[in-house]
Amino acid sequence: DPTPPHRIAVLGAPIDLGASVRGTLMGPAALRTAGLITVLESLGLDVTDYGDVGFADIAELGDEPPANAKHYRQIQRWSRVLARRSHELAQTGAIPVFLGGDHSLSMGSVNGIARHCREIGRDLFVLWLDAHADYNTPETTITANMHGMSAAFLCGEPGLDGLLGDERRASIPPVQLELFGIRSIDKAEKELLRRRSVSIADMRAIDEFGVGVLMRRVLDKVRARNGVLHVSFDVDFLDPEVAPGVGTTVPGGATYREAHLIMEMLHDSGLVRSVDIVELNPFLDERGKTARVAVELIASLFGQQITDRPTPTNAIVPDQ
Ligand code: B3U
Ligand code: MN
Ligand code: MN
Repeated sequence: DPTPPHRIAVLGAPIDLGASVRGTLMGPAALRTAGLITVLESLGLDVTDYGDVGFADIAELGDEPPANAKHYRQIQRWSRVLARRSHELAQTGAIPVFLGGDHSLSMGSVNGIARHCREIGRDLFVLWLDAHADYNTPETTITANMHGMSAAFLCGEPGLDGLLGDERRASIPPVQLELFGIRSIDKAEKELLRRRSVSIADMRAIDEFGVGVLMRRVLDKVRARNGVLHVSFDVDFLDPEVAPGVGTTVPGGATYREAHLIMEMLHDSGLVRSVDIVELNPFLDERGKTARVAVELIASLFGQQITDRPTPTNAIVPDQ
């Protein structure tokens, strides 16, 4: 099925306790203020905005909080409610778009999607657009910030096993994680990534081959397995010049053009079934600049084009 669904389900997750810098809890409001919903509607999509999630109805679990995982209890409640809502939204056949919030929200959002994919028998690949690998565990972390552990958690790494309680934990094999745009990895984290054979398109590879070639490689891999894609878009993937409104900027990130090309290729592939937009920190932004760029990129991901392309980006136009 090359045509993805045309219904979008937007859900905000105003979380900031997974990060060292506060303020990402304003992310969902900033993305809506920057016009996210109207832009998606203008592309002809049927958009339902479910507002922001809360966790008032989630009881505290009795598991032992691990050492080296800051604000474990709060993140646990967010993760549990998000895992449940994400699974429900995926079942409606819409494309869920989760608005962060810091990157710890993916522990819940991706879990729900992974559960759904397991039920429908499709392999889930996760494209992690980020300056960081987010592949720490409570054992390897230096900071104890849980937004640095979400990719590892969703690949089934040990250390946060009680996080989702009775909510069934679904994981993806580490070889179905695609890290992209990475330029900051901790030492123990790097070692773990190497042991798990996680595929990493780091900034060095992007400089050498370009995002077009590297993205095609990812998309071919997903297609070869008849898989589907979740895009976890950490705004710090972008260069700080393009996106200053993030807590942990790392120089040397993706350019405006590179980011748009990635989103356009993802759109053309028809493989994307769910999206996170995370780590936007409006408190640090410059007059809405980062929020606006994020919305433009989401528009490209959902079909906004400069000219109407008659063919996919990698097609050869046949002689007339
Ligand atoms: N790897 C470090 C730094 C970090 C990860 N994600 C962000 N920063 N945004 C850590 O804290 O685990
Ligand atoms: Mn991240
Ligand atoms: Mn990051």
